[in-house]
Amino acid sequence: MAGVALETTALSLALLAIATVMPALLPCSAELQRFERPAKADGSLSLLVVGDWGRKGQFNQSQVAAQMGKIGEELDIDFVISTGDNFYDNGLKDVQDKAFEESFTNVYTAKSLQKQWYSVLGNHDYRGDVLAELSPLLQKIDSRWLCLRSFILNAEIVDFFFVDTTPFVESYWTNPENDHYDWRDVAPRETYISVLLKDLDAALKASTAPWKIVVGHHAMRSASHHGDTAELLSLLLPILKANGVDLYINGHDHCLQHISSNDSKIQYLTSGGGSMAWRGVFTPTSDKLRFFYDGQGFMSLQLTRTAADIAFYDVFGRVLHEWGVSKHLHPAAKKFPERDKKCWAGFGLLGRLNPREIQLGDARTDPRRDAVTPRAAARFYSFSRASPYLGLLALRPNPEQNPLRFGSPPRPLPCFGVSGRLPPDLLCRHFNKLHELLGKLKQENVSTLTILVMGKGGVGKSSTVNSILGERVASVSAFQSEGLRPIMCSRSRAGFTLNIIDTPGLVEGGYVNEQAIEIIKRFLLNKTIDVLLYVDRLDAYRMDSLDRQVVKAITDTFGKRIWQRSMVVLTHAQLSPPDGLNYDDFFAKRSEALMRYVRLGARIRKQEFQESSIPVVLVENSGRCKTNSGGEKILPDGTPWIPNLVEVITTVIANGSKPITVDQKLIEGPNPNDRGKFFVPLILAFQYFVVVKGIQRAIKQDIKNEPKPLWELRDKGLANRKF
Ligand SMILES: Nc1nc2c(ncn2[C@@H]2O[C@H](COP(=O)(O)OP(=O)(O)OP(=O)(O)O)[C@@H](O)[C@H]2O)c(=O)[nH]1
Ligand SMILES: [Mg+2]
Repeated sequence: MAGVALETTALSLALLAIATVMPALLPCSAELQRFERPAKADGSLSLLVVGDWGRKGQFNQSQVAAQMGKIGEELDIDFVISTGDNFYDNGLKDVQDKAFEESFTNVYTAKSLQKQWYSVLGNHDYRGDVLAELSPLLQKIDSRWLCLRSFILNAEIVDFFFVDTTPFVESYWTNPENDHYDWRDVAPRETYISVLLKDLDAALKASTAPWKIVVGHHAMRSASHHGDTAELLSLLLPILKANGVDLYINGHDHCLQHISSNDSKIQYLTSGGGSMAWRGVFTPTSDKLRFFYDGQGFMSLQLTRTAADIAFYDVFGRVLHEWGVSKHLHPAAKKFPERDKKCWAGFGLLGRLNPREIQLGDARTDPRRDAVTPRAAARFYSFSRASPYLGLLALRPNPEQNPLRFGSPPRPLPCFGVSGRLPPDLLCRHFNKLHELLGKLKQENVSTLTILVMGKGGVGKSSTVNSILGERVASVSAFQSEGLRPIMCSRSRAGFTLNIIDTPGLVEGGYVNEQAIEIIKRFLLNKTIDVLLYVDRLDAYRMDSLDRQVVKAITDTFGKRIWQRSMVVLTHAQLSPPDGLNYDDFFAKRSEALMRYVRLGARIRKQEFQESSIPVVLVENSGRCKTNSGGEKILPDGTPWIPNLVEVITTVIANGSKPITVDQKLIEGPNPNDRGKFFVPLILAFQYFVVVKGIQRAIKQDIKNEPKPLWELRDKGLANRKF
């Protein structure tokens, strides 16, 4: 007994020694503070993100706040994230500082914004009394306020990691100029940063949520005034990449932007347009710039377990850019038919499978996209959350469709879309529906349908292609042209093939892009075009000669006949008409104006044009397009637009005109040597009988009338002159 007691005392002493010495040796590390909040009952989450705002309502802060209120209402948001620089110019003076109410409480007054705000600090906040801004006393003034240096928000389907980025920036420490930074509880910088990164890395590693999102004030990548933050790229980014972070959201640069990492799945999203904006500032950045707006606005984020959709809005609440990403589920999690009663069970090594990826329990319907989150198709019982490699998988699958595959790599595959890709089962349903709608063509023995999509840049060509196919096949960007090459996407079902060809915009720098036309022509060689979708925006109010030139360029390329096989598609159909016009009047006026330019550009006579009228259809590609009870995207009058579009396509095909076959002759255009060939013999005959003969006669007459020279008269013995 004495031995055991001695041993225990020795162990206690050793532990005490370690406990006393270690903190001095190692920077102390504590877990980041965590907050929990549930997702909505349907498993989704919606939120707004705003940054760089606190200016007592000035510099359009109030206007942005009003639009946030409206969009917040529309999206039924759960909370708001602030990316910092909450109070200008120099943070808060103390907890009584009226700036808190003047810039926050009295500005974000809309009902929908009366939710929790999760905020980080920006560099301007560090110039005031930081402890006051972090003080829980502020929650007594406005209970929405929650601001910490770094913390975690577990929201069921997503883990947010809020990171205090200001201390990372070395120049604030070494060269603060006239500014004073409140480094209390932060200095020394190196220790603070190393502890923070260690905690963050550990927390990210432990996270099992489908989505991991990091929020900080400073940008990793930015095309605006401040540009990239070198310290974050070298210190923070490797940790985010190593831990599979999906989005990095920041403020700091007073703009809105979306940049995609070239070597990882991270999307850099800047929402720093809460008040003053830096118009006219642009610096190229490495990585892929998808969207950049140098004005005021904010961002929304909508999440389900398998899809994330972002949208940026301007000060009028107009959507400037939308983008979505979705995660496939593990094959085992596919829905299986109810009627299949077979039960399968297996046990084995599953590879790194995130147990949360497979939804257990009842089917849940996501009303936004009518997606059915995975039903209890598979039940995965992991023995331990920390080690999800080994587990028991109970399946009740149709063996043909869901073969048991242990050890297969089940990592979620990212895929990008205009407004989120449909989950595999819905995608299949979407294509079946499309196929069904095109069934009419099959009855008429048409086995291939090739749709060519053309129009000016940025009008929504690629988005329309994606919407029709229900998946993201073409890149979409609000800010820049997405490459010069056309793409063709083909889908086949039961002997019927649907080809859709998306083309680059036909206008470049105010002129028709001849290079793009050449590339499109070569791409289409030996292809047959059944229908041309000429795309433009419904909300483009004015037309000009450029529109005519674009139509002329299409006509010159494919011939006038292409217009017998075409229809006009107007995107952005979900709009509020200007000048108090009602929707139908606006649509009629817009169509009429566009048609006039099509007729002029195609040089078709008025009567001929009226006889073969080109149909105009409306399209709304936005992820927020209203849907009917069947989940179909609908136009403001309630018409589901995809079936409507497909129906018009079938009527165009059935109008008796022939499809356009693009051959070498069509591409090279008419041979100039062939022009007027028919007149050549006539011209020769005219030249011979009229010109040549006439001249000959005139010469002869002339000769006859001419007085003879003396030498000729002498030769003829007629001259009487003597020499
Ligand atoms: N609200 C709304 N936005 C749309 C619609 N169609 C396209 N957009 C947005 O408009 C922007 C341009 O869309 P794209 O589909 O890339 O246009 P595009 O004609 O293919 O552009 P280029 O290929 O560059 O010529 C993107 O930000 C889209 O999200 C629509 O019907 N409604
Ligand atoms: Mg495009």
